[in-house]
Amino acid sequence: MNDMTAISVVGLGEMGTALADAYLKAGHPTTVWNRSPAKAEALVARGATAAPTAADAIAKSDLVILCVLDYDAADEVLATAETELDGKVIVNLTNGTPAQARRTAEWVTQHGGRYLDGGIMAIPPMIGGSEAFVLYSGPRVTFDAVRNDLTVLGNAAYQGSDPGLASLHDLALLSAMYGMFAGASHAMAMAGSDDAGFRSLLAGWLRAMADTVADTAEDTNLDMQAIALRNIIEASRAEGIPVDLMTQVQALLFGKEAS
Ligand code: FVH
Repeated sequence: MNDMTAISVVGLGEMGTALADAYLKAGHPTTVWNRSPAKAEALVARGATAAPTAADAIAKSDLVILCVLDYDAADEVLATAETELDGKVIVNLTNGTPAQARRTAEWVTQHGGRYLDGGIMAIPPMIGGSEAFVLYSGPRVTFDAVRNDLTVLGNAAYQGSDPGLASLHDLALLSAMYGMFAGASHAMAMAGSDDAGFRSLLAGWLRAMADTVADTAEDTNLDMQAIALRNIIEASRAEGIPVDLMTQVQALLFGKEAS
């Protein structure tokens, strides 16, 4: 008999499928549900049990992982299962805002469930690997009760008891990522190249600079940074490349736009 925790995964998009696969690989009895049932078929072939409705999936396991497109979808799915929530731990890994997380936490708790919110800091192929981490928030006692089962997905990083904290930190980290991608696009436009050689230079540089983010020492050489930004803007303009991003960066860092 399998004495590992039974898990239900609700939502089998790219991410939900990776989450369900991680539990199957770790040997957990895994029940799955998706709005479009065809997405469950491959998982069933790998050992999962398909539930006919979200309510059935939630009824089947004490630990439920919910991962759908957005909170409208998540709330809609939970509403179809409101009579099944009593005593269940609902871990919602859907991307959303802190306010949405707090509202859903309150609703689940009112219906007898125990709620953790989460922010996945990984892409689907990373799930279950050593580089994946997932931010969690909600009652500490609930997190501690399911922590071992959550580490199947990646490192479990508890952010605090306010259910909105995981999504706040998730969105904050994502904002840094989008800033990085926008900067990388600007760099490739300036270089007039997105070939493998330049991408490799860029990736090495970004990795080195990422490590300096952990350093809290004040950067005292602001004059030098201001001149570099001014030169970037001037050179970009000379190449006919839009400078909106860089003038915004300049305003953010130095409180002024290019002269
Ligand atoms: N994929 C990624 O790299 C990122 C990594 C970080 C975390 N995100 C968040 O994870 C959530 C799900 O993302 P996903 O990649 O699985 O998204 P899709 O492949 O587009 O699948 C969407 C699933 O949501 C279901 N769904 C949509 N609307 C409803 C609804 N009204 N009721 C029930 N389910 C709904 C959809 O079902 P179907 O279209 O297959 O029937 C998919 O299962 C997301 O918050 C990311 O931000 C992923």
